[in-house]
Amino acid sequence: MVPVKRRHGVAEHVESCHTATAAGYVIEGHVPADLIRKMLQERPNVVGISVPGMPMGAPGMDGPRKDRYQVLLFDKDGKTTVYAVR
Ligand SMILES: [Cu+2]
Repeated sequence: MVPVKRRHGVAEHVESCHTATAAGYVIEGHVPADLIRKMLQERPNVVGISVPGMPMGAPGMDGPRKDRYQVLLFDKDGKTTVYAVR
């Protein structure tokens, strides 16, 4: 997966387990669907959106607890901004 991530502009510090693309954006990891929809509507000037790592409690990561996690937008230089905290 790593060469695929790099080719799509996913830097190491925003990596998660899986990489998807939609409408010209990269979606990295367990990103909540409502935030993907929000980004696709707002069309920010970024490469994509990521939930780095595999936080417990993120969509598809159901478990015994719910951890707080950041949802980040990242640009082509790997610069991130916090888009939401869940
Ligand atoms: Cu995962």
